[in-house]
Amino acid sequence: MMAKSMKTAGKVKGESPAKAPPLPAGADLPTSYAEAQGNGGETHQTTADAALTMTTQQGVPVADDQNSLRAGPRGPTLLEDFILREKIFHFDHERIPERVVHARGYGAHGVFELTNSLAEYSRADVLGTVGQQTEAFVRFSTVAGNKGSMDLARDVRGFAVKLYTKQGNWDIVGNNIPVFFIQDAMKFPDLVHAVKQEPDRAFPQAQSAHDNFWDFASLTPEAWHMVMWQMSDRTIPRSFRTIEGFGVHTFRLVNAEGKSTFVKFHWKPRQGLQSVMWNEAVKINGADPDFHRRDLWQAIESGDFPQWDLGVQLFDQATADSLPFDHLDATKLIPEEHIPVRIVGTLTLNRNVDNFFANTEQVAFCTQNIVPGIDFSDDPLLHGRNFSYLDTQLKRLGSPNFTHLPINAPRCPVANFQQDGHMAMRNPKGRANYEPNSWGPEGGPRENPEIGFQSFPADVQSTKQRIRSETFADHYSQARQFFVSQQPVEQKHIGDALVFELSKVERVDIRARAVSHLRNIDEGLAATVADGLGLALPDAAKAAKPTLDLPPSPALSILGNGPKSFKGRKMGIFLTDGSDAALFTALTGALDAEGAVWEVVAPKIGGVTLDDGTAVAAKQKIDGGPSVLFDAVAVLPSAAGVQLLARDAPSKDFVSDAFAHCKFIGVGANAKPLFDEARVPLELDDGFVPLAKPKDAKAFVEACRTLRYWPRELKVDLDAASSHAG
Ligand code: HDE
Repeated sequence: MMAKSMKTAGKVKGESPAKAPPLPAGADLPTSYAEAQGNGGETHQTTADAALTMTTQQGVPVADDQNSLRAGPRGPTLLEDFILREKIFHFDHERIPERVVHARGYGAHGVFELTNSLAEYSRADVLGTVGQQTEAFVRFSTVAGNKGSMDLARDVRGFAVKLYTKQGNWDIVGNNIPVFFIQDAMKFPDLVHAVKQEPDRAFPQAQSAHDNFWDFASLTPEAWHMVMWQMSDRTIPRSFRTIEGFGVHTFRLVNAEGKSTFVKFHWKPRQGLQSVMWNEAVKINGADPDFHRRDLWQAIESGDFPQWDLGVQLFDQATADSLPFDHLDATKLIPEEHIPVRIVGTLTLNRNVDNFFANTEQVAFCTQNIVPGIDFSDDPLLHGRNFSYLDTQLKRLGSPNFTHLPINAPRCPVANFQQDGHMAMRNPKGRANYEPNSWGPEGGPRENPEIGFQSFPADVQSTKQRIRSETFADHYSQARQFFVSQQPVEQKHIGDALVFELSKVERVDIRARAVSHLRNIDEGLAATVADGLGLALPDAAKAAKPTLDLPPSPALSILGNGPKSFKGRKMGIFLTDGSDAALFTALTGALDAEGAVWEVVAPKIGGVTLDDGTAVAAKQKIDGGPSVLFDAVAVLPSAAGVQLLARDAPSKDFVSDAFAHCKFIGVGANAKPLFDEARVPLELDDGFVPLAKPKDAKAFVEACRTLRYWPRELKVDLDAASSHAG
């Protein structure tokens, strides 16, 4: 259909047609601080038809932006050139310090809509009225890498949400993993130092696969639950759109009567959980280091707005006391099977940033940003964070007035007597800048005990001491529970990841010490990893508590919680001159109907001419569009075209990587010589789907709904043979 209808307009586009984005939910919300403040975001430069005149920062019109002021055409540049000096001065100061952790990130605007009221538990306005929409900004990130590092590092993903509620900003500064490496903020600088580049040599970049990280981890038993998550495919997600988010710590909801209920926050992606494979991640980093940010940007740009449901696990003190671990310990989670996740709202990301620096770089999340009706628990890690985030924003943004920046400014009225400081934009007027004062209504804002924030009056009476609670001492039971909750392919990936990481560790004693912890988690896994490293099985690490056999929690598996369709995922369609036009039309039609995205890959970026004379533009030239960039591929060359491809290394890589990464592969009628040359055995399994006639297209797209053809991995991977896992 599409190929025909576009024929008259010239070349057919080599990618999914852009959809007209539906009106974003919450489109009537203020989109900028200026708008929120009521001046409609107006500037003095609003002429729509004429080009704007360039000015200096002082507003002086600029006549020549190409040449500095000199004495004669070849003479010295004059100090008098205030336009040159101002331009270079500003450039010299363009950078601000990158975040000490989570430096690499990408953000988008959105809206949160409440679908189930929590008024019974919390007096927070944002959680009270069903249907109420609240403006949101979300920043996803990796932790260890510097700002310019690659997106597919094996790393935890930050999932930080700012909700601009009517009672002030509420930040849920979470991760895509529900537990953390350490129990006490005191250890955070050590953890981060250990995982980032080693200080003498400044490498490796964005990788935990080095001695310092594993030295620290192997000396820190509390880290091993999170290490299991880190070694799983959770840390190589397919997209930001396919990760879960977790608030990690226990918080409190406090209702109008002052009653407190403990709560853990979850973001559940409507796109389903999806990850890539490690070998694939390594190659994606070369093919497209911006893979995740490009994916998010493109999805939002095309109107395919990603969504997450907000879920809460609610529990009282009695339930907390009955858990086999301490709910204040951030290295533990509460299985969803034990306390179900109640869905209360939906977050939709519907607008890309239009200035990365102003939004994504300057956004300042703070765990201390909570609103009336929400409160902290006594988690010692959370308390350390509450100090750190405010402190770090001063370093990064350079002024206590960072809340005046549009991305950080509350959308509700702000009134207090804080004043002055660098770059103050919100300057109170009037004579009184103190309180109490007797200036009457002119005397400025007053406290309001009725609607103001009240801390939950938890009982505290104890002895001042530096001590870790006994209730924090079980470090392995939930690590084991995580492992046994994984499907066999996922368990294999955990084993492979541990072998990979530890094989980059130079000191054999560190490798052995790491494996000694695995013995307390799963003996099969420990044996697999020791074998993979060529290491004699070490003694088990000394454990403070014996490992409990907790029941598997299916909610912890990615594969058990994947997508149900191919919607929002990407097909690479490999064409040559003379490829079958009817088949191409049928396939792209089936993909469009599924809500999927597709791109044409061809020998030349100029595209190909199909067998009916239709010209199709390519989105990717073959060596710029390797199969790692796609979720599934269709290989549809003509009989003549395939002869050329069969001699071409990138074309052979295209099919052999798709094969190795367990992708579904649509095999065109003429494609066999390419697979033969690449030594890819077409007859091996059902992951190869014949794509000879237009009527085959639908079945192929349906097959692709399953994430990958996993049975293949256990047949083709060398490590699989020796795997004890699963
Ligand atoms: Fe952070 N963390 N963190 N962290 N964190 C920062 O704040 C810190 C922790 C998380 O997109 C910093 O603005 C301490 C857990 C995210 O801008 C800094 C401790 C979780 C982001 C900081 C932790 C997180 C940060 C650096 C141990 C998951 C990125 C820049 C007590 C629940 C936010 C900044 C963004 C960023 C400190 C542990 C998540 C230095 C001291 C646990 C998503 O303040």
